[in-house]
Amino acid sequence: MERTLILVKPDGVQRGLMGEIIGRFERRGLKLIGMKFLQMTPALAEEHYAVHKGRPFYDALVAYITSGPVVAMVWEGNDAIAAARSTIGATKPAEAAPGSIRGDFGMEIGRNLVHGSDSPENGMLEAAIYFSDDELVNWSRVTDSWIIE
Ligand code: DAT
Ligand code: MG
Repeated sequence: MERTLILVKPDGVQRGLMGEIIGRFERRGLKLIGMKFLQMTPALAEEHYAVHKGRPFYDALVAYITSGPVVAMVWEGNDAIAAARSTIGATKPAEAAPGSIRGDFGMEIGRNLVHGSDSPENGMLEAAIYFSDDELVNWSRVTDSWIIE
């Protein structure tokens, strides 16, 4: 079972799109196992975006992600990484498919509304940045047999 770390970024929160964005993952059939509302610190942002350190857009990226509160979530499912990334859409919103979050609500790469992990390994690593083991909930969902064959 894969896990993906999803963030509703500060623009999603400020624009009143939290419920809309969370609802898309919920309706897709991913299973929520952790959620918190937090203000990212520069230290947390640097840990999250360590792979981008040194890129020309890095400072703007850290400023953006720390500019206001975010919703951090862990969603679980078979192929959770690919499912979540298709629901999110391409990194550049102008290239994101209509029906995806970025394709429906975004215009620019620097305001692309959502983060989703890019591999099963990074899903586990990123989940551990935001959540301790006892903050992740092991629960059975009554609709599972209608979502998972
Ligand atoms: P994604 O968020 O789709 O996984 P990524 O991991 O390649 O994309 O990059 C992380 C974030 O960094 C991305 O959401 C927006 C920003 N970013 C990436 N490439 C960029 C670029 N060329 N110019 C400006 N911002 C960029
Ligand atoms: Mg990424």
